[in-house]
Amino acid sequence: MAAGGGSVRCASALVLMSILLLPVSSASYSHDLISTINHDSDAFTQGLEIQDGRMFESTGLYGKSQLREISIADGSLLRHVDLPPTVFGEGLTIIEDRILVLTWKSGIIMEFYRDNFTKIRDHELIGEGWGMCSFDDRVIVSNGTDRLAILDPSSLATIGNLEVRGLGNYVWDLNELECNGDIILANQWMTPFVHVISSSDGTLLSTMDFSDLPSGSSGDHNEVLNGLAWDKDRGGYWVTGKNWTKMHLVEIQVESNAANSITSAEGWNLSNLNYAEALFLFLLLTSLVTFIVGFPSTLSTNEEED
Ligand SMILES: [Ca+2]
Repeated sequence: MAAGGGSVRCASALVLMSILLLPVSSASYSHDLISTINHDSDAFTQGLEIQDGRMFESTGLYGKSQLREISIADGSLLRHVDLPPTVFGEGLTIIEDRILVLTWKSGIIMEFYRDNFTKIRDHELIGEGWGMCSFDDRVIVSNGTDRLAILDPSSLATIGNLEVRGLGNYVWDLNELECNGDIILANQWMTPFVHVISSSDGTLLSTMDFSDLPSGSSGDHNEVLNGLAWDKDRGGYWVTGKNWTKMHLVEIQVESNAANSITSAEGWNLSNLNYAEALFLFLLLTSLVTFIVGFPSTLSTNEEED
């Protein structure tokens, strides 16, 4: 019995230590405004993405939806193609030399050649399309819920889903997306909030508030944040919205857990502890283990004496 009790206490100590050493995914993020350029206030922005230093935008509304290329230097429109008036354009993403444009309720994803905007084909889309981004091996699609669909980048067949959960929070209305490194940024529709999501398991890592960024000027309730694009060359994200008059380049900083890049949203990393923190952690763990192993032994001895 005594040997068994000791094993239980040791196991409890190990479990406690494991819990203490689990990565913490409660990092918070801040942003610094780096620069601002103009944005076409007639553009009902639905998607934004950059590839090879070129910025592409998709816009919405029936009869006004377009695929556009925009100058990163000054925000001017370089070229565009109108989408059919029967579709409501949504998010876009770029796969090599092809651009995919989502539609809201038409059940299709349109595919264009990037360099001449020539239409290639339509792909079937199950359900509504809201936002889209891509990694090398998969395309991510939002549909206004808390669930992201994972598509094969070649066939665009659905190959999985990500249910976004974490930190006890429930998120919904996931809309414009941006894939970068090991995270997915997802704007929550009709809000200035952008969620930071683990691309591997859908864990909600943090939520950023961009309400300080100047937006549209008309006061229309639809003038909401809806454009996110990672700019590798400038090391920041371009942020704009539906009918906004400006686009903003922001640099993201992790405010806690010693990481300094939004692509390093791994939470607490022991390698980042300084000497004092490491000593404190060692003493804390030693005290806890001593308490767990030693205190019940005293009780057990007393019980036996009784
Ligand atoms: Ca995007």
